[in-house]
Amino acid sequence: MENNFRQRQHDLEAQHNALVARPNKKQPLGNGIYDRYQHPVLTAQHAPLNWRYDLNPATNPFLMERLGINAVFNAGAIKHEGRYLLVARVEGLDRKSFFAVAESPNGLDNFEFWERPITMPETSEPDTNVYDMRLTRHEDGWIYGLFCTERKDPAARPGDESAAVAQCGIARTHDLISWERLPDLQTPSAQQRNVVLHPEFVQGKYALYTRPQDSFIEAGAGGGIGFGLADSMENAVVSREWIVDGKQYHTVYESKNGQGPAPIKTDKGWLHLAHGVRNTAAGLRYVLYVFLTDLAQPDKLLHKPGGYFIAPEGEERVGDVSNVAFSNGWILDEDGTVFIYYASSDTRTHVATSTVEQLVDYVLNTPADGFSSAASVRQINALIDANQAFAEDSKAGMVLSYNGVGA
Ligand code: M1P
Repeated sequence: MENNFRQRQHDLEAQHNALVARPNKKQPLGNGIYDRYQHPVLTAQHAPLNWRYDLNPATNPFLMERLGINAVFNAGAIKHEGRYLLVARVEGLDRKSFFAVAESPNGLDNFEFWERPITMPETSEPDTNVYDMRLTRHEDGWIYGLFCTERKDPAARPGDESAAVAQCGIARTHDLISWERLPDLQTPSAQQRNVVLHPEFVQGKYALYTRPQDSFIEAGAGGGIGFGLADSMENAVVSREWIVDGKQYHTVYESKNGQGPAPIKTDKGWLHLAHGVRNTAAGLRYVLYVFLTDLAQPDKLLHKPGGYFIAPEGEERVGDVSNVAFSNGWILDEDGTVFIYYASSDTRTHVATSTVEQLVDYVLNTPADGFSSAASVRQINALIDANQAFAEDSKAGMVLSYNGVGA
């Protein structure tokens, strides 16, 4: 028995070490906007063995998994002291999520969890479940983590064990190890999810992207990415919210939407990543989209390409909640590379890479949604016309070479 235990432990360790060390290659021939990678960067199997197994043969002779992990997804992201860090939503077999930091030397692979999950302090009203942290390095000097805190709905009808209330939990840190929990955000809305702190003060106040919702699942009448200002984060109150980017009929965000990570500042405006949701016969479909807002007024929408930016593809389409792409973390590197961390189907975490230059080009020059089939055909015909004119000019030798590519 002892020999079996040791052999099994050895095999489990070898399998785990190989997974963590596995290199992640770029998939060939992306779409010119971003590149996807061969493997997810974090999965349930990335959780350390000593979080899951009792490694003592006397108390666990079969070397059973005692505390299994179900999924690792929806990760906040930050580059801190030269290290690429993800604050992942780790969900156990018991359905409870918690936060844990995983670190990589290059943002693409070798993600390894820190020794222990985050011990998140609680408010006087304990959380039942916490998830989807958005990290913001704010100009006030703190790193804030805003996340969803979920509790049973006190107004639930007797026998209803699924009604819940979602609100925005707030914590701050300097090192991602010790966290100071602050009171939950107060807003005029019944519930909140997908709340994100803007990295700079706006009109001298803290600025927050919100997602007012009528109930736990339905965004309802208040649907859209909202915006509001708060005097302080120590007792954060947004007394008025208004919509920056609303849901819209027959788009990829017709049922609901939500801000992804904190926006990236570019010389053309604030670059935002968000998720949009529509309903289908097979259930809700979550995709990612991008938009740009004004530098001085981050609540003023400037440009929004039509359609989605990332949708679940291949094996990404299947998981605990299938047909979901969700992102709440990205990292802008010093050289302009953007690491986009997105989760597929509430199960695993992936990376895609792009650059600020590519993303700004995409957001400025991709046609907006035309809101009808006829408008889509007009857009395609305009592109065909432009390509034909370009081909004719090229033949006539009228096009100058661009970036060394002769016309
Ligand atoms: O299951 C898909 C996503 O559903 C929720 O997002 P939203 O509030 O926009 O509906 C969140 O629970 C998110 O964690 C989850 O990935």
